[in-house]
Amino acid sequence: MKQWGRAALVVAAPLLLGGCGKQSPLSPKSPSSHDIAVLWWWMLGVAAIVFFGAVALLVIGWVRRDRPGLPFFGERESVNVGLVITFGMVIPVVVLVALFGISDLWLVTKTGAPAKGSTAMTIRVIGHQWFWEVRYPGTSAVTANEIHVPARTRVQVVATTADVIHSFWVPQLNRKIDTIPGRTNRVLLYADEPGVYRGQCAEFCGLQHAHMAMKVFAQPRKEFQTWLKGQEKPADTPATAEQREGRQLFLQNSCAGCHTIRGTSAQGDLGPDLTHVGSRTTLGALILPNDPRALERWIHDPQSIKPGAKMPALDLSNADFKAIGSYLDHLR
Ligand code: HEC
Ligand SMILES: [Cu+2]
Repeated sequence: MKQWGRAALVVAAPLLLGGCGKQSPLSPKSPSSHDIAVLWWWMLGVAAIVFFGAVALLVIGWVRRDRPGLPFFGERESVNVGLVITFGMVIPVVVLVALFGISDLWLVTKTGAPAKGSTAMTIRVIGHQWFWEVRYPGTSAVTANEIHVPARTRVQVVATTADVIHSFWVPQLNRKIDTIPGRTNRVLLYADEPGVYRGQCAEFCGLQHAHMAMKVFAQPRKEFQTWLKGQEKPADTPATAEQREGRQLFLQNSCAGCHTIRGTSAQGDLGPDLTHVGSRTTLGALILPNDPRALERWIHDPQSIKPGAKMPALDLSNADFKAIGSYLDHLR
């Protein structure tokens, strides 16, 4: 009995999660997502009619199996050609052509790359194994995994990849687009309301694919402008002796070869830009909430938190990690 309960849960989980979670295309928060959700419900409705229609015909056939006298489709036992053509060919062709027309010709075009000049701003998103680099063209701001945009504003996302194919998907805001080596894809990001919208890489891209999440913070315009101004600035200088020590250690060790901290000599580009890492709410593409302890844990042993991540554990003392953590936390 217990196994059946568990099996039912496994089957039902995607439905429950897909239906009510924060990251669901069925709780749309933009016109594009709204259209996608409406299409989804229509498809479900049409598919349900077809499915239950077929089941009903099966049941009728079964009930009448040894009783030719029962009424319904007449007495004849010969093949009803009209019925076969109507239900077997005409209806399926009409239904499939209509759904194809609505979904692929109309909706895919409508939710596709925004027309030139129709957006108020552009951001660049670059997929990496396993985090998202986010750039604001025209400014020096670079961040990771947490994308800030003004709410009720048409934002063009220009998506590329630094390595393999990823797929950028924030279900409540729009459909997904793949990031493909050598290609540039675009999608519109628009949020009806200020809020936080979770997204996820939607194309298997290696070991930590499932932990390649992102958050879109749609903010009132003023708040967004303030945030952007803050992110454009170079990193704060250390405020305490420990933080000074932390910065020294960061620059001396291989951290600086993989990470950029603007305003210092650290110019690496394999890992996330850390200029304002302390201002993020999460670390490691949403795997940890960002607080001083989590930061220290991460830099001490990223492999125990995100096995396979492209950041090695360095051989430093606990005091050194603590100092680096304190410095990074200070970078707001
Ligand atoms: C070989 C390159 C490499 C080295 C060396 C390296 N990192 Fe990283 N680091 C990365 C990558 C890649 C990520 C992203 C991991 C992920 O989320 O999958 C990362 C993530 C981070 C993050 C989380 C940032 C965020 O926004 O999520 C911090 C903090 C960090 N590294 C600090 C350090 C420190 C401190 C050092 C030195 C002790 C260091 N790194 C050394 C590649 C490196
Ligand atoms: Cu990915």
